[in-house]
Amino acid sequence: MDNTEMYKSLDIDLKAHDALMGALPVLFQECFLNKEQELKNLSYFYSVIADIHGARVKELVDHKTKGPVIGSFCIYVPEEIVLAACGQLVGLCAGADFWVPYGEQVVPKNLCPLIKAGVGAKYSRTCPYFQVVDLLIGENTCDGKKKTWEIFSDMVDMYIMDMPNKKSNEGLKLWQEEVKNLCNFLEKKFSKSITFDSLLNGIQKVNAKRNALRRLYNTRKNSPTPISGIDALLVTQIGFYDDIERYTKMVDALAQECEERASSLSSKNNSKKRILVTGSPMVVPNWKIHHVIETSGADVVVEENCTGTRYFKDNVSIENASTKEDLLKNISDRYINNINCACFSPNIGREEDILSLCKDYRVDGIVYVSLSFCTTYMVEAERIRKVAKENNIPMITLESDYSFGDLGQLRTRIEAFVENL
Ligand code: BJ8
Repeated sequence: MDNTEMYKSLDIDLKAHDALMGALPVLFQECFLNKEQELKNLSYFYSVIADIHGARVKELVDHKTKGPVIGSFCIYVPEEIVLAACGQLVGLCAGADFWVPYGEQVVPKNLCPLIKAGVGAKYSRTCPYFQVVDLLIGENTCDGKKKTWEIFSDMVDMYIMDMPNKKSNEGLKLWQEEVKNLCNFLEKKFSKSITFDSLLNGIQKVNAKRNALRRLYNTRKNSPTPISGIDALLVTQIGFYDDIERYTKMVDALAQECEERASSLSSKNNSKKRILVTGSPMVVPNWKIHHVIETSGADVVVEENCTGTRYFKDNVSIENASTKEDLLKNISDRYINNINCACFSPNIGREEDILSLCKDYRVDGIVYVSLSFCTTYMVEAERIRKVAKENNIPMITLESDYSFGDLGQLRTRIEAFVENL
């Protein structure tokens, strides 16, 4: 389908956009289409990626007649509240190396590629998702993002949520207030009243998405795993911008197929080592580490990161909630208690999560991946290394960006790690 008119209406730089779109099919072919694939329900997710700047963007453009399209950069931004305001939430974290040089024209080189690519995507006017949003909700997590909101606010309408640094009672109070403030802000800004019922509906939709993803990930506890790690990663990545109800249905269908496949594979011997990946988020089209691990003779069976289990761990409770305020409080609790981001100090919850995932998914080794200049995750690697050692779980620490210059070195290190497990 020709999207030129839509792109023009979104003020996309058409020439630069063509150059961007030229690179994606090669990467997609290499990472996904060249490998054996037996799950028929994956075809939906492959088709979403193949048309990444097409049908879904059109849906978002059409949605603007009913409500706002809102972008975010962090899984702390509660999707439930955006849905309750008749909005659509789109994850804007950018994973393409193409955008990094554009970002470096505006922000320092020694920022993580996720931030630089995000700034570059907006600055170059080549990402229709950045172009379609009415508002960007930022959050004060890491220093890089905190300061980058000032740059973004010159290019797009912004609202910023403050975050505590510590999961104390005071921290929880601050966060509860921030969640309420966001709700009030969206009501006023878009003249939409957020009611108990609309909030409940939003919570039920996001809980259903989390349930479907959990069901899918549970199948990966089987050995052999019925779905490759790179495919599971792709499915989770798409959850950040796809239509929530259609997405949930498709993940459920895929999970069912994986359950059936797991039983039919159960009699087969599996000699492949089972890997947990943890660290900074991996957003589309950052499939590099999974690709290298899974072409080095191992399976990625779970990801402890924001494009993995942190995205769907536990639901927002609707038990005993009879007012909108109760629901908002339950939303605050779910987010602060379940997302163990390295921006918090201390961050013991993440150590516990990693250990329990290693047990549940029968993990042989941990691959800890920080994006370059992602200080919080790089520093926290040391604590995780100690905990892994105490529990006799081998771990390798990697630092990488979105370029392919380090592929050979990564492969050498990962192959040696897998061989020694
Ligand atoms: S909850 S991980 S999505 S903040 S990679 S920009 S941390 S320097 S993205 Fe994150 Fe929310 Fe935490 Fe998750 Fe900074 Fe690191 Fe860059 Fe990062």
